[in-house]
Amino acid sequence: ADDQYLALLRQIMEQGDRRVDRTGVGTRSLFGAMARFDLSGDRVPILTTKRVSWKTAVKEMLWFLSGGTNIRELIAQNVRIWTDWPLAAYRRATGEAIDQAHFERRILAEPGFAERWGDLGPVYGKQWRRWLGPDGREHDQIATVVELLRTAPASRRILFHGWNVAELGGMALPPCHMVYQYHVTSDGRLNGLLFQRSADHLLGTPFNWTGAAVLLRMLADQAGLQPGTLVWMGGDVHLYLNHLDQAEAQLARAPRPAPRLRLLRRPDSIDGYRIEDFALDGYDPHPAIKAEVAV
Ligand code: THF
Repeated sequence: ADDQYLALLRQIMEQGDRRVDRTGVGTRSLFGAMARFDLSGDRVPILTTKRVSWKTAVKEMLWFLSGGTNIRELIAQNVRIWTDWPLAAYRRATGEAIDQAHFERRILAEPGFAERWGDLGPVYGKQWRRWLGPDGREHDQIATVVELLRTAPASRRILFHGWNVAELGGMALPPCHMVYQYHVTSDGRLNGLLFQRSADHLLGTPFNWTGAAVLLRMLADQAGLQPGTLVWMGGDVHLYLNHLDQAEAQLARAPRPAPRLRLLRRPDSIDGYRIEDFALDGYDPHPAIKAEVAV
């Protein structure tokens, strides 16, 4: 995974189009990228050229799967990667100069506050598990995927989508990792493809690769399949201009042996997974690299 990651990073730095993005930070941007990962033998695309908080990425994926859209459930598990957006909305609305730690404490301590200020709108969890149809019925796209993997593995329609056009306006952020499609080979391997319309290559991509791989592993387990290939496709793949030093530092590092991800338990359903069910063996990464997230 590191080789593909660093090659893309180098390509963005050398050939990326320099432009001003939504956040005003500025990026170098490349359009259209692909990476492929063999997930057999417990392989997993978790980078070694910096320490990735892989458990945070797994917790985030489990939160999506739970149908959650409120950061309260994340903060309760010490996951703070989604706080910035509700925090910015709170500051904008109230004019209060509250700091992140204080905001997170209130989210945890006051259910009413969390309900009012912690919700991201109809983002991933809502669309994945409760996509609202025009007749008022809710559609569980994940349950459908598991069902199709079991009963119609040759289907070309095994996919779920986050881009609910009618509800984009209510989302704190429209989905970045957007469509997930699955494919079962005749010898029982599960391939997956993620199309991601926008990828913050320094901070987001390592999390998104981890999340997509972990999801594929859970789905394979639930359907009695072996993990196959994960294909990742990026639309606008970019490096924020305040991440250039971090990118240089990471490019100077040599990849180490890839870790292996084991699932310790097979729950009765896709809803039964917990963070304790995942173990990462042989993970010996270079140190973490600090960087500001653009909001
Ligand atoms: N917006 C931007 N600008 N970048 C993103 O990566 C991103 N996301 C999600 C939504 N909007 C985004 C949020 N996901 C980190 C990681 C993932 C995020 C947001 C932030 C982050 O700061 N990671 C640090 C620290 C991790 C930790 O807390 O341990 C890191 O070093 O990896 C992409 O889906």
